[in-house]
Amino acid sequence: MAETTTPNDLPENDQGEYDASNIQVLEGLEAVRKRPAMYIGDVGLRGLHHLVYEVVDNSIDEAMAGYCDRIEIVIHEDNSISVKDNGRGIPVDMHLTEKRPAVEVVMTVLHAGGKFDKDSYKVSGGLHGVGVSVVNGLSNRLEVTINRDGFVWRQTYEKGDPVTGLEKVRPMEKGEATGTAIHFIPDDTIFVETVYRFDTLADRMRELAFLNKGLTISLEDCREEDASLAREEYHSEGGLSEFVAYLDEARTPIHDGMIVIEDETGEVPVSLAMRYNNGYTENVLSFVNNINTHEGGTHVSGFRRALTRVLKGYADNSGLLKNAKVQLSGDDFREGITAILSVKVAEPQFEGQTKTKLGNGEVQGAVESLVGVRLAEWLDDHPKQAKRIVQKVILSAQARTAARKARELVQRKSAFGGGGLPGKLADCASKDPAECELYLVEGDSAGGSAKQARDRHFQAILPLRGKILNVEKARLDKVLDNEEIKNMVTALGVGLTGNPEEFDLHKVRYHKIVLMTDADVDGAHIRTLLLTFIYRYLRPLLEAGFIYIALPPLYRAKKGNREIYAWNDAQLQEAIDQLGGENARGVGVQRYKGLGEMNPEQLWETTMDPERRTFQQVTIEDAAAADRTFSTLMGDAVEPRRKFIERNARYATIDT
Ligand code: 0RA
Repeated sequence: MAETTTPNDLPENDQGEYDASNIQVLEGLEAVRKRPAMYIGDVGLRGLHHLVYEVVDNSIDEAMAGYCDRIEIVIHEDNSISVKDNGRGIPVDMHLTEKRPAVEVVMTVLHAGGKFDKDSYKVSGGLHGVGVSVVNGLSNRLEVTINRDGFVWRQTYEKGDPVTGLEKVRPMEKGEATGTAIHFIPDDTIFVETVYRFDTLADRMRELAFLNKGLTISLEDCREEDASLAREEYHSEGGLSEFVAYLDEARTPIHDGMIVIEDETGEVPVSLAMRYNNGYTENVLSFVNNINTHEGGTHVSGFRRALTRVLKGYADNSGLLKNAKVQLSGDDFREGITAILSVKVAEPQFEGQTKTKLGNGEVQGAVESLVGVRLAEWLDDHPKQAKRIVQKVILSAQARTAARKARELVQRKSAFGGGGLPGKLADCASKDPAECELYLVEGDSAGGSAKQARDRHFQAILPLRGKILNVEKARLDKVLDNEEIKNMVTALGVGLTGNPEEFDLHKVRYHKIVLMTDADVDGAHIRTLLLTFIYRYLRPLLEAGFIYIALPPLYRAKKGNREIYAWNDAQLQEAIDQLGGENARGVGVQRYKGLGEMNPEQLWETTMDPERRTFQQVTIEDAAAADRTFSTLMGDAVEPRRKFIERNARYATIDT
């Protein structure tokens, strides 16, 4: 991962020679500042938040080693971050070969974090497990404070370089805890966005608390005036089973109790909690060393194999299948399941498009055999609950047969329909998916404007009429029967099987799929319905970064023949000032209530022209948070939805 350096770049040591430790120092932070994206993914919001995760991961390691049970995170007013733990503290004694304090080495040498602790089972990891030195290299300023060996120690760095020595601040007081506090402010010449999002950090910290039971993580936002919203604390004694209950707050379970399978002592520590609900979607979240493995991998296949084998065996023996006359398939055992699988792997190999697929072969067998044995025991011990699960599986198989018929009908219809593309689609001329864009437009009238506005070479328009089906409340057969969904799926060129593993990303006809809805409540609702559908049935598109939200302006300010568009109130004010100068009177302001109020030319200029438009790329940073959001917004229970909307109402403005 480190860059290759030419001898000219190397610093000299005391003897004027180049030695190995020098090379390492240089490769470290120079490389990080030169190619930040290589180390933290990107220099946008995602990378910005990864800085926090990287620091917190070090404290989590300390917690997993059994030395720390509290982590306190603060977002300061200037968007600097501090992370404080009550672990052993980073060592402050002299490093033998580097001849500087160990903490300085940890902070300035890439990958130095685990060096002192060869025996420890380092299982956590940041984006690339790169260590806290990367955060230091990407910070304008970083201050580390350590309580250790009877003293409070401090050192400050700027853009990765020490600007003080390691200072002995004062003796520790009686009863004062050991630990490490790291306070950093991201480098605004590197990051394009430097404002932290409380909710993004909150989702990850909550998740970490569920994944590491017993650990307390607090998150405080000093920018927030409303005291009731300024601080949250996460702690879970139940771990994964509480995580499942949290995700399923708006769902209705079909059996009592949670299926919990844990073995922390084996070669591969495994932890699993699962429960079936009366919904139709499969929600299996998996983690390796606290990292969300979006693309699954060997641990997930081990789990799936055990689940299918054991439940199938149980169903066969139960006698319930006799009258049902159905063929059970693997998917049927996962309909309506919420499961969280967390494993620890000493040297994880990550594969796949987003490097979130576990490749270690040995893990599959370990998970499969443990889950196989324990799940069979659970079913034997809980015959009543087991029966409900088997009945649910049978219902799923029956619906799947119906869905297959519906799908075949759709496929046959499209085979007869010449080319197979929906009639409402105004396709583009180009056949190169990499340059093609599909606009999903709310309403026929806006669809009409968009068709006139577009560049037909690479922009295709599909108008959507009326409400999209709420897929949280419908089975696959219903989903396939829905006209708008059928149109979308055929336009995209992908199949719809309900199984993400059968999804073929290479068939997608557009690499930009743009949701273009009105900037009002209905538009937001339609957008959520679309995103729910995409998240549940076309998730690889989200993971590939193909989904975008178009941001039409809210206002147009006009004076004479000069006009300025504005996406929020502050921009509008600026536009009025700019146009009107001393007197704002001659400035006319139009507020767009919907896309339909814009003429094709305006729509092109503001929303569709690649040179001028602003798109929001939709990503799933956190699948757990996304799942809960969708099930809460679209699911059964009213009370969690009311709470969610209340809590999020203040974010209900359009972010530009
Ligand atoms: C190296 C060795 C030891 C602890 C740590 C690093 C350590 C690093 C961080 C980063 C944030 N919090 C941390 N807490 C500890 C072990 C030192 C020993 O053996 O006492």
